[in-house]
Amino acid sequence: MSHLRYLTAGESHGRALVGILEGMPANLSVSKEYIDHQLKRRQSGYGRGGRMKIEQDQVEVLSGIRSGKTMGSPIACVVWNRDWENWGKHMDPWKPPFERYHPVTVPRPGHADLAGTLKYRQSDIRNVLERASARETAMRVALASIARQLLEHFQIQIASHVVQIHNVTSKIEFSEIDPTELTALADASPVRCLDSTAEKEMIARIDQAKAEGNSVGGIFEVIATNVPAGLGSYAQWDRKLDGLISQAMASLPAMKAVEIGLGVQSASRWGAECHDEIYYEQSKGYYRKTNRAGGLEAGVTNGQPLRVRVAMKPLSTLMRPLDSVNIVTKEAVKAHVERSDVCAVPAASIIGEAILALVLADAFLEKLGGDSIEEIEERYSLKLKN
Ligand code: EPS
Repeated sequence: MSHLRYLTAGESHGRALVGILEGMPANLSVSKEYIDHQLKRRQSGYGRGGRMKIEQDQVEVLSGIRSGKTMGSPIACVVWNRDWENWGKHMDPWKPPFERYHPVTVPRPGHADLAGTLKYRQSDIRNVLERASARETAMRVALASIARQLLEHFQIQIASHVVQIHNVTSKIEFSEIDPTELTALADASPVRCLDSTAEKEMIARIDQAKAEGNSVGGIFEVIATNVPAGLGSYAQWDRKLDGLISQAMASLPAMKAVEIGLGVQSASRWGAECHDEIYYEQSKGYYRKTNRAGGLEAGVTNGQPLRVRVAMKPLSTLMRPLDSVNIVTKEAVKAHVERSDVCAVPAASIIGEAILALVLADAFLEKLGGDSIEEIEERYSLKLKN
């Protein structure tokens, strides 16, 4: 990221999550309700655990916004953890944990537990899992919801839906749906799936995993529409937008693969069935009849909707735990168990929207520059679109 930078901090059961977003142009109208709405969407979805009943995530903005408008200065945000009330006695920065506290000494296969313990030389795995928790994504969603309001100012919309949970797949393609209705339709489904038959099977699969002390992953798709052509660049490896999107999506906890457009399927197609033929009409400009490239050619947007699919592994906290080893005694035992989600793919799709918003807003600012929204408006021409 070059124009838009952000950092987050905070433990899952610490006092709060904090974040700083730097590089937003001045004079953009932003709404707290919009940010809180996105935070609420991230908390939803069938298969979430008990924590989401405790939290009601809301943003508190400490700097960078005045009277509902950005000032061009860094935007600092806080999301308070309500669970701090229960955890403060163990997580205090200065005091030792409360006397009845037990350190976590058995790593969960698949979580950061063992790798983090070895890397940071920890004897209490809690010092690893607290920061490795997907709770951190709440702050990314908060920051992204500010960046997303910049994109929406220029009619760039982002939506998502769940296309697979375990091995149950949705048979409905987003292209069959009016993009303006996509969010409402997906949000109305407990698993954010557009296919009502698959939705029922997905729910049954999550119920089965829960009953068996197991967990399930899946695949979600994020789509950005009305994206101007010419964002990103083929000129240098670290400016390719497909690379930047893939890196950012893969940085989310539990994500194992990122596909753009046809993705993996492209490998088994003939060239003639893989590329999107080019047409031109004066009224439309350049256009395609297909979008197999997913809106990106050579790391540059081509004016088609962006289409990104991300595969999420099943969460690694299992109520029927897997084999592990106690890091103190080295004896063979079952892995640590603590409250977790059975399936977080619907929530991950909302986080995926946020990640795409951050990457796109950065690419948009790189293309258009601008210290103020007025300056960007002057430069933004519909010609950019096609
Ligand atoms: C999460 C909060 C966490 C987990 C989940 C994501 O809360 P707690 O640990 O108190 O239950 O529910 O994190 C994980 C699944 C994980 O493996 O870290 C959240 O706010 O999204």
